[in-house]
Amino acid sequence: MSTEKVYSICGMCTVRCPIQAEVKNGELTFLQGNPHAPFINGSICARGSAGIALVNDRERPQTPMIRQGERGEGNWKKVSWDEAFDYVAEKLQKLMDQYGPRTLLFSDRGGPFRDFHRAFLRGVGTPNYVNHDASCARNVQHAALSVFGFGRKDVTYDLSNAKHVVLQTRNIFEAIHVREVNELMTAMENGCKLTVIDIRSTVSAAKAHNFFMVRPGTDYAFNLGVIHEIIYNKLYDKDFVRMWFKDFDKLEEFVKPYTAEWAAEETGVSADKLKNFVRGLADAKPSVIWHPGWMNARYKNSFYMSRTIYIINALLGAVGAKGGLPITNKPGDFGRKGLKKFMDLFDKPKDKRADGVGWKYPHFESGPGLAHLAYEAIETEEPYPVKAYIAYRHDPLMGFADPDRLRKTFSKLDLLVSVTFTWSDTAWFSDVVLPLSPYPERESIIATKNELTPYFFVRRRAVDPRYDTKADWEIVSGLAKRLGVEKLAYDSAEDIWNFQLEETGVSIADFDETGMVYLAEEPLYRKIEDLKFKSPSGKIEVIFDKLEEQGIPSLLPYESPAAPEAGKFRITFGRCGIHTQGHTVNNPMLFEQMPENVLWINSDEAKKLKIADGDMVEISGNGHSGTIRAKVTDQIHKDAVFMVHGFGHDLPVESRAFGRGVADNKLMPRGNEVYDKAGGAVAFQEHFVTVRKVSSQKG
Ligand SMILES: Nc1nc2c(c(=O)[nH]1)N[C@H]1C(S)=C(S)[C@@H](COP(=O)(O)OP(=O)(O)OC[C@H]3O[C@@H](n4cnc5c(=O)[nH]c(N)nc54)[C@H](O)[C@@H]3O)O[C@H]1N2
Ligand SMILES: Nc1nc2c(c(=O)[nH]1)N[C@H]1C(S)=C(S)[C@@H](COP(=O)(O)OP(=O)(O)OC[C@H]3O[C@@H](n4cnc5c(=O)[nH]c(N)nc54)[C@H](O)[C@@H]3O)O[C@H]1N2
Ligand code: SF4
Ligand SMILES: [Mo]
Repeated sequence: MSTEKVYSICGMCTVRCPIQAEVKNGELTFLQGNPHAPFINGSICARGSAGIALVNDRERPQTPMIRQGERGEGNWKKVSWDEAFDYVAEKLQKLMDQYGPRTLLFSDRGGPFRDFHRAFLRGVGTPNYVNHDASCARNVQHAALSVFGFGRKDVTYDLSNAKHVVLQTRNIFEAIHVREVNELMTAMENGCKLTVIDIRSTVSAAKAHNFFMVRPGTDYAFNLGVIHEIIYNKLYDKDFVRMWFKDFDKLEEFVKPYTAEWAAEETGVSADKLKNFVRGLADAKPSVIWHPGWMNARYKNSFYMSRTIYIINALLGAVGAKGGLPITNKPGDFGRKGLKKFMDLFDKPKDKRADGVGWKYPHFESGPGLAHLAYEAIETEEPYPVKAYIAYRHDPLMGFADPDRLRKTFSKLDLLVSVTFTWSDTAWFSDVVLPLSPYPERESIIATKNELTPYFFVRRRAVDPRYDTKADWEIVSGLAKRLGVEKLAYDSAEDIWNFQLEETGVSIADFDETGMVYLAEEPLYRKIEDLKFKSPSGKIEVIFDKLEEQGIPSLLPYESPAAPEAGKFRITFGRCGIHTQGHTVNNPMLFEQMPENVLWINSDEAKKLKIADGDMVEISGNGHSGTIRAKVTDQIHKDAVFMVHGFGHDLPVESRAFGRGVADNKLMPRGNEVYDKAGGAVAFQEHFVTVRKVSSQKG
């Protein structure tokens, strides 16, 4: 039988690359990148190609399940979808009758496929939608909003045309976004310079022209030093600054004391090196990209750090520039209509949000809220009781800090539902597990990618579900039907797609040829005059009134981060190329490649503790200890230990991942309460741990 090719969308991480699936006799045989997608050209990362192993994995939830014993005990009753939907809908209805619809909290992982389930939330009438972003990019988003008045995705990284790229807290060659990786490699082949600022040497650092190892938590000092150098040596783009900066004089005054020599004391990077780097960077302006960071939920000043990055990009005229951060285009910019939205079928719920965002905290963006503050509301029942929670593509017990504490909070819920395609700590602790089909087995609603050339894309089902699992829209629709949200009662994906495409002039058949429908022929670089910063002044705002009104400064005077006490280390973490967060460790193919995480520790410090490379060590914090193999290296700052996030699973249903490596989030006492009050994100790296040798490599 011939091989069938299906264009679809990867679902192994949040990036959602366009892919092509090959199917033979109804079996998935090969996954690769979509050959028609620019800068993908058939490429896929290791995780994306492990979708086949995910589909074949018997150790994923195969049917809906309802908890029988205590929460977290693992005593599950397998039920039919009808039973599961009825159970959830009845319980939810009862709670909403008692406390009002706002008693339902729903969290997801953000991304392009949200319209249908967010419409469902409007349909039932709850304002309490949050996403994972308080544990990821919220500081960056709030920084962009505070400087530009628009969000971080309203500018694009034009990596392929860049002349100098700076990665600070961004490990692009391991924390992968396939298109970004390929674009940067293309640019580097054409002479683009790469600078990496990290607390350890990564794959990205190994490929860089400049690598600066900074003391953990001092990036804000580094950047203030850079701004000082740029301003006091007049290295900025003068026209841009004159036209587009409000309060430039205040910035100039603020950074006056923050010289390169001052920064050197804080960061450990010599003043000369910083000065040389800034000169080189300024030579490349405006085609420079200082990446504002992605996972920047790290320190109590990370929001201010991200703000300095946006300000540096603007000083160099990179905002709106080719090879810099040009303005993202939307369908309307080409006279095209966007997708019709299910959300628009419903009124926005009028209740105040439980997390306080938008009213108690007016400086935070209300759309995706702040999950950790919603959890606080579960705990305190203030401003009202939140008794039901649906975690949809979200594993807060792995992705937020101090899971023991969070379990106590979740114990106050009367209903906890998890929608997921793998087991997770949160699914295990839930009352009901609604198993999602892995991405090759499901279709999703159509989505828009806004960039220089925007396009619509669709995830198509490559193979039928092997187990009793469902697609997202089927799960949402199943609940909508039972809760009287008639407008979302759909029985086929085609009907959903046709609704979305109604006003666009595009039909679903148009996706057949390449899996994508472009809305413009060529990338469009809009003039800066079109940019219209969305801030009150229409300019880049160094002083952000919304913050100041809350008594929060826009320009935060620098405070030196605490150095670890003797015998302690600052906990740091990040990604590796072959796993995604916590949900791929048990994937048979990826597990084989990397079965456990290791603890990076500086050679000199290790020597003091008599730890040799490969020894087993115990890492302790927050009343928890875990045993992990030491990676002794001089390629990490002495104050920090580092581990890849997502390991340390202890669920009996995951035979491979069980007991391998350590979970970083367990080592952070009351960690969700330690967050950046200006940017909103959790400050995961404001915690210290101890390390001691357990056994030597040989023993
Ligand atoms: N392979 C893979 N790719 C992924 C993901 C994945 O799980 N796996 N996840 C996706 C997601 S959700 C995200 S948010 C992105 C994350 O993308 P990134 O933010 O680039 O990834 P991280 O590895 O979390 O962090 C980047 C670097 O920050 C460094 N770092 C830690 N502390 C400091 C510090 O104080 N200063 C400086 N300068 N550097 C520091 C770490 O050593 C690490 O190398 O990746 C995405 N891509
Ligand atoms: N201590 C510490 N905490 C962290 C991090 C860290 O490095 N250290 N990283 C942070 C970062 S960058 C992020 S983005 C968050 C990630 O936190 P999460 O978003 O919770 O992590 P994931 O593992 O990507 O996804 C959670 C669950 O969703 C399921 N899933 C995956 N794809 C889908 C889908 O398409 N639909 C549905 N319904 N389910 C799906 C997975 O099986 C998994 O069980 O964690 C953050 N928290
Ligand atoms: S980066 Fe890799 S895992 Fe993430 S969507 Fe792309 S191919 Fe899939
Ligand atoms: Mo993330």
